[in-house]
Amino acid sequence: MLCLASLTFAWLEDITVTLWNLFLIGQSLEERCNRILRDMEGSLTARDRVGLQDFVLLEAYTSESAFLENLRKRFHENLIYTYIGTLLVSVNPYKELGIYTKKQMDIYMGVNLFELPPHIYALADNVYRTMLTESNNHFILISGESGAGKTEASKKILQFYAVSCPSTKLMDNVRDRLLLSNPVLEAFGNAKTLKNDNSSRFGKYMDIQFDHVGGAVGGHILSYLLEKSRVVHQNHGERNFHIFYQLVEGGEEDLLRWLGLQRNCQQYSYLVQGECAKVSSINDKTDWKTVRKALTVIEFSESNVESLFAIIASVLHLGNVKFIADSRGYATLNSSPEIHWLSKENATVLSPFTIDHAVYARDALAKAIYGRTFTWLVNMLNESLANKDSSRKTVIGLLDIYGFEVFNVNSFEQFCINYCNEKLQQLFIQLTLKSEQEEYEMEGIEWEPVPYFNNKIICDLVEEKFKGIIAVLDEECLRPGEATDMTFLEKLEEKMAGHPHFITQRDTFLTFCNLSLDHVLTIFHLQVMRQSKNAIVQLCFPTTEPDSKKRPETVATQFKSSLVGLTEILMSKEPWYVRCIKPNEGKQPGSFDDVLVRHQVKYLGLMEHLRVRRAGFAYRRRYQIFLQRYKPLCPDTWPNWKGTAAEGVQCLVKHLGFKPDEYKMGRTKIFIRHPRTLFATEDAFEVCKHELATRIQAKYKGY
Ligand code: AD9
Ligand code: MG
Repeated sequence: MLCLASLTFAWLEDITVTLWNLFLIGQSLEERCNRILRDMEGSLTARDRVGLQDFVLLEAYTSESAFLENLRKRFHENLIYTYIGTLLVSVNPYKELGIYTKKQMDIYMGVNLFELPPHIYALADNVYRTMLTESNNHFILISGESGAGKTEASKKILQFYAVSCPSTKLMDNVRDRLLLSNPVLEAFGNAKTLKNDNSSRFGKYMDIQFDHVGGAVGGHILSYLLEKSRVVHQNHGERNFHIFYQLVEGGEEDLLRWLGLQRNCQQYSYLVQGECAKVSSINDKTDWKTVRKALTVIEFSESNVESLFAIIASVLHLGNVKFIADSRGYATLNSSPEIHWLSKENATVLSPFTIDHAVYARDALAKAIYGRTFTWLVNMLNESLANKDSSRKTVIGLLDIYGFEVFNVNSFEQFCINYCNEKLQQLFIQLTLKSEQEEYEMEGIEWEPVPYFNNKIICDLVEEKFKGIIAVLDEECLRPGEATDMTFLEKLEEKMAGHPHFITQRDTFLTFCNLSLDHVLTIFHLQVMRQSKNAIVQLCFPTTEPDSKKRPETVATQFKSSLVGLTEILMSKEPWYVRCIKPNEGKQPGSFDDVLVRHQVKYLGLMEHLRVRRAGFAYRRRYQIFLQRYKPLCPDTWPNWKGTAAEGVQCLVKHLGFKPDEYKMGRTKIFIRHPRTLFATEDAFEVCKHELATRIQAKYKGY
């Protein structure tokens, strides 16, 4: 409805007849303002029971305890969402709340953010409508530690768009593909960890593309650093990627026979290292059916599906390949059934190696096969989601990455995951705390600076040229054979000595050098893989790939570059934030661990964000843009204002009755303190458009 109205209005704006006198919008603005204020006061009176729905309303807004108390109160009332201005804080309830129904979606469609209790749908809807009215690109950054609810939040947003966007046959098709890409990617990229039974082991950025009337017309996915080491090794209490268990548990009899697999996870050494192949919260059989159906809807050909599962089976067989030492200590193969099956795929491993080397080479191959297949899968999904039409589109990007995690023993993966989280926190700081305060200064708005911890020092420690941790790691990786994790650690200790944020714990620091180099396959591996008859393997191991690079880029350096690319993508869009909080370590409903939550509130920078929001202005727009949009609301500014844009805006806000403390005039922009003022103005604008459209239609009805 909104988009149609916008279109109608664009057309009507060309008509030079002033119809101003026909409107009664002043009254409507006041009514709306009063209603929003009443609602807010209502929520203030209900405060003792359910807390405040926006932390900005908190009187003791500098007190961390008051912040926590509000969050806890709401959590115990099953109110998991709270705003800080337009930022949404979400606490994982670890139970179904019945708040994601179609009815709820309808309630939140087309309603301003603060008019209803906070909800992920309210945020999704506001991002969508802002994108349509301003014709620009947006992204929603979903962050929080492992198990905090990021992936669930991103799915809820996508589901909301699937239901709320205009529908045509083409759009429905895109919608189904967007929705179904999720179970497929989760099957191949998520796994049970100690922190989360459905933990994302790759970073995902998904653009949803919309046409000018707001229909979803396409999508594109970027994936970041899949945790490949999981294919060959899982810590106690963890599993391999879901797809392996789904295939073994749910695969049809014929398929398993063809793949030479038995219906028993215990048979496969790559599946049992964590000793928890069965997980009570996961139904691999049902999930298998979902994935199979999804692959069909996404239009994977039957032959591609067969090739894909043949690869998954090959990895399982590869894991069962055992070596025994011959008389000279070299590894010989001792797993004839596996070799028999694998050689169907031409992936036979013959090794002039010691046993350790042979096992290492086998695992490197399994990881490479799985990692490249995952990349192929993402490419296929992108082909299926691609929008062929070249007309201008706007996008909403959803960023759902692996959350911050600390285990008893932390490896290279945790280093990469946590570095990624630091980078995103840095982006958040740059886009909110830092740029916000710099903007007030630039615009000459009076401002008391809010101190905050800038984690740039941490990012620099990791990524600085020549002296950061990644640079030292790369240096060590150039000395294969000589360098070990210990030499790497010693170098770090020497170079980072005295750095306020560098602490080492030797026993928690493992396998860095190997893992940062793990993509380097031998020429022998590559040659074997290139002979495969499997269509996907042929694509993943092209003959055009050079056998070896002189100085291969390490995984850490590649990851660093991909994060720089991601930051650039995000910086070109308007940001929105969902900050997810994990209430307890036990994945338990109803339990709110104060210490754990306080820690997250701290490192997510929520208090600082609140302080800046509270002292600052929720909304700002350049005078020209503001005037252009709202000038029909004032007879003096519509249709043509002769003075400067700033004077026009001043005249407009005076007419609308903005109170002096509600807004400030900067050098180039107007700053509005509270969203309710803006929303009331926007509502008045809507009323104005409709009335104008109705009257014009009535006038021209007979023509
Ligand atoms: V990780 O960094 O990928 O390890 P996430 O993505 O932050 O992590 P996820 O969304 O997977 O966590 O949530 C973990 C589990 O919490 C889910 O599997 C659900 O069982 C549960 N959860 C999360 N959000 C909700 C919710 N809004 N309602 C109900 C939820 N349950
Ligand atoms: Mg996740």
